[in-house]
Amino acid sequence: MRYGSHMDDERIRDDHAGDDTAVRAAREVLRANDRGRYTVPARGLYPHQWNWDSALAALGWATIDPDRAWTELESLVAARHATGMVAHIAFDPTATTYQPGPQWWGDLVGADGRRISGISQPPVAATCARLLFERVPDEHRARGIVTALAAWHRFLLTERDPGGLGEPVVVHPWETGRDNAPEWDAALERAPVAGELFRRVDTGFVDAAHRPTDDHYARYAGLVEEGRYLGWNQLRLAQVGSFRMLDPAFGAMLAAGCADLAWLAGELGEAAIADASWHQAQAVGAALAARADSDGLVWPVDLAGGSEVARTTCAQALIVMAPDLPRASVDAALDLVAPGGELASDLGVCSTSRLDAAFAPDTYWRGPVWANVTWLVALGAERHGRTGAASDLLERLRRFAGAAGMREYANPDSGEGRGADDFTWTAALSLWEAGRPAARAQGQTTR
Ligand code: 2M8
Repeated sequence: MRYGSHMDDERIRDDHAGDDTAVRAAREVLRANDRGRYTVPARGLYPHQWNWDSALAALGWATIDPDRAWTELESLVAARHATGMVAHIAFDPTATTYQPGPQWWGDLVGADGRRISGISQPPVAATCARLLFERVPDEHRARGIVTALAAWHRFLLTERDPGGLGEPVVVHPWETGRDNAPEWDAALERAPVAGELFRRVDTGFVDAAHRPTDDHYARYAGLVEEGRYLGWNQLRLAQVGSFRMLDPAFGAMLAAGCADLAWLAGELGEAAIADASWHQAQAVGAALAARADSDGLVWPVDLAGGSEVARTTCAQALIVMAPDLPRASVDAALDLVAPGGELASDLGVCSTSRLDAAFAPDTYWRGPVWANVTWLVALGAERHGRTGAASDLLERLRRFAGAAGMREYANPDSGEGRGADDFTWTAALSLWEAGRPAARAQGQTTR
């Protein structure tokens, strides 16, 4: 592994620095979205526990209440499925407005009794666990989650890799977290339209023009129907599902997660998990590197359609999350987001290339800037020693918060906030970064 621990006492000392209006606003968002053991992404639009939202929320809580931060990760893995999968949503039975609700997924239940969805989401939780451990260490709490995190990674690399490709097969656009990114368009066109459609409620909360289309929703629902029909047999889904994709961003986040779990398990003396996770990180990283094109970029592969999808989105920047990525790939990923690059914005990383015909600056994952993506690319850059690029991205993240507040996403040019207000990961990541101003000012690379 090329990147190691940057544990630094300074971060703890600085946790309450920068207590300005923005920090206070961000804290308010987390508190308002707190459901006790987890944080909803946004009140109204997203009233359940979402996987990568929750993992990132833990980082925000670390700056307010470290115990609450560990609880967030505990509650995330508490809803794991018997297969080891940590679902993309763990449902709150009292929140009945979100569609599709639990009944659309069949009878899936997590270990803690909550109803869950049948798909997963980008596995950033182990990375967040490591970062938490570095900043607010708690051996007991960390030990309580490493086995579940290892089981989830194992699930992704077994049930979801029937062909032994070394990367997990994602089976739904929702699983990638970038729901309507244009790289899924062609595959979605072949996906079944649901026989029974749920009534959309998302468009009652936010501008319908900025959300995915009804046609995409009909196919998202069709894929859920198909999964239900297959009894959520995950191996089968990865073998024969209508939507089967290698997503380099998901793969890179998994490689990072495995490396971080290896590190964390090593700290805890959990040698078997450390060893297995280290090998997994190597294997996923090697699979991604082997697919890099002559420029170093790694593209999605539409397994059901039998073709690579060469459309530039933030996925090509997110590959920088993978440790041991060849230098050419790190360069290529960071060139895309550097000033003047096709994914660049003063406010962060565009979700879709400005040069793509589908680029739409206000439409969800088809152009706007998202705080989580900017932050994850910064993390990857920093871990590859590209501290200049990392601090530049973090500066843009601060500009995002200045221009759009704590919104879900923003127009990359005007900075106008879009989507839900009071969005959890925007707040959490702003807090996390505000917690280390001295280290940043000195150009150090501590996280
Ligand atoms: C969005 O996805 C959900 C479905 O999972 C939705 O649109 O209803 C995505 O932005 C996803 O990445 C995110 O985790 C979720 C909650 O914030 O919302």
